[in-house]
Amino acid sequence: MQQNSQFMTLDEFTIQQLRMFPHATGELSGLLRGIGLAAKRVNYEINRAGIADILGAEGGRNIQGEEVQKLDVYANNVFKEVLRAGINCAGVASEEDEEITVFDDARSNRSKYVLLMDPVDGSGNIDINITIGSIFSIYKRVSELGKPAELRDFLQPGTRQVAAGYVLYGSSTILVYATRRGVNGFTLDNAIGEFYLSHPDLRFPSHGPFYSFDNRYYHFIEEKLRAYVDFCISPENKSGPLWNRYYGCMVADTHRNLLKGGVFFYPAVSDKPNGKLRLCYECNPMAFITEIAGGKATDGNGRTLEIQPDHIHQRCPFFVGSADMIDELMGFMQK
Ligand code: P6P
Repeated sequence: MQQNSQFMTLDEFTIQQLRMFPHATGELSGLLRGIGLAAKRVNYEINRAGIADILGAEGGRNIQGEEVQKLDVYANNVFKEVLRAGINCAGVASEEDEEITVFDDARSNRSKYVLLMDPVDGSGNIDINITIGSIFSIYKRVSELGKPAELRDFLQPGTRQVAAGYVLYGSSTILVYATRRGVNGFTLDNAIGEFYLSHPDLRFPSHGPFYSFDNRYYHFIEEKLRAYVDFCISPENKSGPLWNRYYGCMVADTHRNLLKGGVFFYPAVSDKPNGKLRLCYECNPMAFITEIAGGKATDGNGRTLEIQPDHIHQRCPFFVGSADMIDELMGFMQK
């Protein structure tokens, strides 16, 4: 098989980006490479989950009260282990941990970044061999360098993100990350364990044929939003009835929409007045990526990225995707 010599690796790409900023220290590039390493290790376990003793529930429940899958625990530990061993991260906030993890060693305390993550998004798909993802968000610390990271480092609005990204463990494994310079995707060559630049400069189509909403909640949402759902499947819709694709993994739905155009929404519903998705490590990173690529993300009132977090696990209604479709949806919501 011809080697992918024509494709740039993740390491080469991050170093190329680094060279564009003469004053850059290389910490962010190093942090992104660390995430790539952790993703390879998680990917390996996912690919053998059926044979390794890693399927099924770990028995506990996370702070969300959700049954914790073994893979959630494994992925959470791998990302934290890699980031703690590195020299580019002062601490981590995770969906799987009630409190933040401050690395508090001499090297980590000198790191200027902190990371928030959902180590496995779509856990319910693990045991049925359906796509899952990992989501991450990176901020520059506001606390004093040289000292341990603090909670305020993790409670910054999404507009302050330095970078954000996701890993999608699907028919292939792809790592997509955004900085203010753009959104780029890297596909893993499992044979040699290398991520190659396969999706350079991703741009969100302004419109598309997909909408992602859990129709289970059709009768438990605002009438105005129900009217939008009806519009999506109406023959009068200028794009023709939209396909309803809902993978139970927001990363997978949003990645498809990023490539093909579409909208995803998990709104406030009767038993979840603030929706289900978590602002800090699910909505903000996906909103950052989406906006950098030309899409939009809102909580139904304003930009998701402008919400000031009060708690690392707080939830918010989430509407994300193609700019024209979000505008159309908001038109219904504001009638
Ligand atoms: P429901 C996965 O648990 C997740 O956080 C998102 O990735 C996904 O879109 C949503 O929850 C699925 O939730 O209530 O439709 O099963």
